[in-house]
Amino acid sequence: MKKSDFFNRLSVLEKKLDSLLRVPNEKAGLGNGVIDRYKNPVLTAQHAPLFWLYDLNPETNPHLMERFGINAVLNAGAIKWNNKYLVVARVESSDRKSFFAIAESSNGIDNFKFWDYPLMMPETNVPDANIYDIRVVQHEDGWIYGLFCTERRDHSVTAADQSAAIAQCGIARTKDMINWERLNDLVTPSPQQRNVVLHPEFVNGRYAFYTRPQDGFISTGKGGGIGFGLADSMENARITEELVIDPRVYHTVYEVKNGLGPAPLKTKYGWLHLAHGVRNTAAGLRYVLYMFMTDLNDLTKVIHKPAGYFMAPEGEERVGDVSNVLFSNGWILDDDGKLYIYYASSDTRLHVATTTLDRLLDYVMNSAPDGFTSAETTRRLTELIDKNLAEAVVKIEALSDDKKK
Ligand code: M1P
Repeated sequence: MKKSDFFNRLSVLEKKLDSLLRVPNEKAGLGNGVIDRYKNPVLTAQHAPLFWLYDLNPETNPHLMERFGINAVLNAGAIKWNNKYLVVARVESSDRKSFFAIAESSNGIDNFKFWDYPLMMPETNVPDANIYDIRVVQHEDGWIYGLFCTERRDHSVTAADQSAAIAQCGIARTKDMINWERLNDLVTPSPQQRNVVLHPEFVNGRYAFYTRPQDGFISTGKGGGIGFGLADSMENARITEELVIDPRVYHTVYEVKNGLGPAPLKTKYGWLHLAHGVRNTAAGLRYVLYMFMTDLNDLTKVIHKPAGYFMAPEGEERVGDVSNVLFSNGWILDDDGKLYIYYASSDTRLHVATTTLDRLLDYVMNSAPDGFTSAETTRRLTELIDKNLAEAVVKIEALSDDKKK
């Protein structure tokens, strides 16, 4: 390639990226009254800076070809930091390895831009084969913690099985979002762990964790459900008793497995939780998001839980590397009550949905819980129809009375 062609191609690539990073986001349609979705994803593989993808020297990369591939940008932790909305995204390169990279925006809904360097996560004595799905939590002890899944080869199986892996909870902490200190992995009674979340407050002077005990790497086996456990320290976090507070249940959207999303939000009525639930279908696993609330004084007690899902894959969200998946591990609540929910679709791209704390409290506290049978579901719908139609009759009668006057 001639040098002029190299620079022409570079200029086209720069313009394309620049316009992608400037696209304003808009609400998509009317929404369902609970949340608003947005027209564009907030981060995709195409948002990667050119200096991640290319060797930009025409001498060493004369064809200006990609030297590093980004496959997907997904499941992100989130935090408001220095008045910016930060997402700590799972970036998956073309070699299938995930790493974390921070992107920031001034309004939380568009113009997210990656920081120049990915987050260099330190390792423990046992290197991580893969790290993903970080939950970023500002704890009352003064540290910001990142809890994530660390995946390593399962050496107990024969070489014939090259997919056997062990998932555990890795822990790191920071005070500036740049320098991270890696701590020992969480130890629990379960053979495998994923979707572990740190509670932001101490509980009787101890650190509280939401866990997801599982027997196998993919299948939870006899485990599963969202668990809860306490540990004395973060430096050597060890949970000896794990209590399942939100179990898997037959014929629900969390029948196969579930896992907590971001750290819960404290409200005057209880702790508000966002989680993902998984069911099986002929087309494979389907991941949806659901919500529940736990008691302010007893974190193990679920006090409200609307039936079914809160958000399920829609439109283009339904298709990707792992289709029919919504997954969320980050949200940001502003002081004015506006809430930004960062969720990924089909393990491919990251989106935002917005709502307010008031609307979510209304949804969680006033939506009917699962009745577990078709008859119960039908009864609930009939009740709503009866109420609406009766009120319509009253309205019509009132109108005709008005006319008579
Ligand atoms: O592929 C869907 C999700 O699968 C896993 O979640 P879970 O442990 O609940 O099954 C994770 O690998 C997650 O990253 C992924 O989005």
